[in-house]
Amino acid sequence: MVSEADCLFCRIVAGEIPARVVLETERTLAFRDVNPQAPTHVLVIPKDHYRDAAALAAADHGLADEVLRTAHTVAEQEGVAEAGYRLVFNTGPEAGQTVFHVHGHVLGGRGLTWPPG
Ligand code: D5M
Repeated sequence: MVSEADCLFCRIVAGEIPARVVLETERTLAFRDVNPQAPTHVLVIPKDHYRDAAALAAADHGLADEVLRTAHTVAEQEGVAEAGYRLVFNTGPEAGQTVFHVHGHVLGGRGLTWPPG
């Protein structure tokens, strides 16, 4: 397991910080966002630590695929896959990334506007 001592999401993976887990696979974890922006707002992460989507894609294509599959399974589980949902990877500070352990936001359950803020 690749983890970083001071990383919030590594600590969730380790069970040191509680989370409302909705799905777990061998290499990924999905849990509810503490500050939901839509009726469905779930974060999907690889258990191994990568700081952002670019680092994940560069290091392990299979794991990036698995994160995407987990995100879609979460959307199906939450009942938002058919109506449509948004999958967002904020990548870097200017894009609004605040937790530097790659995570995809699965957002759904309401109409979502475009462009995002
Ligand atoms: O998104 C980081 C997201 O992480 C933001 O929507 C809040 C969420 N967050 C922060 N702490 C927690 C815990 N402890 N559990 C669940 N969700 C959490 P970003 O794209 O980096 O701005």
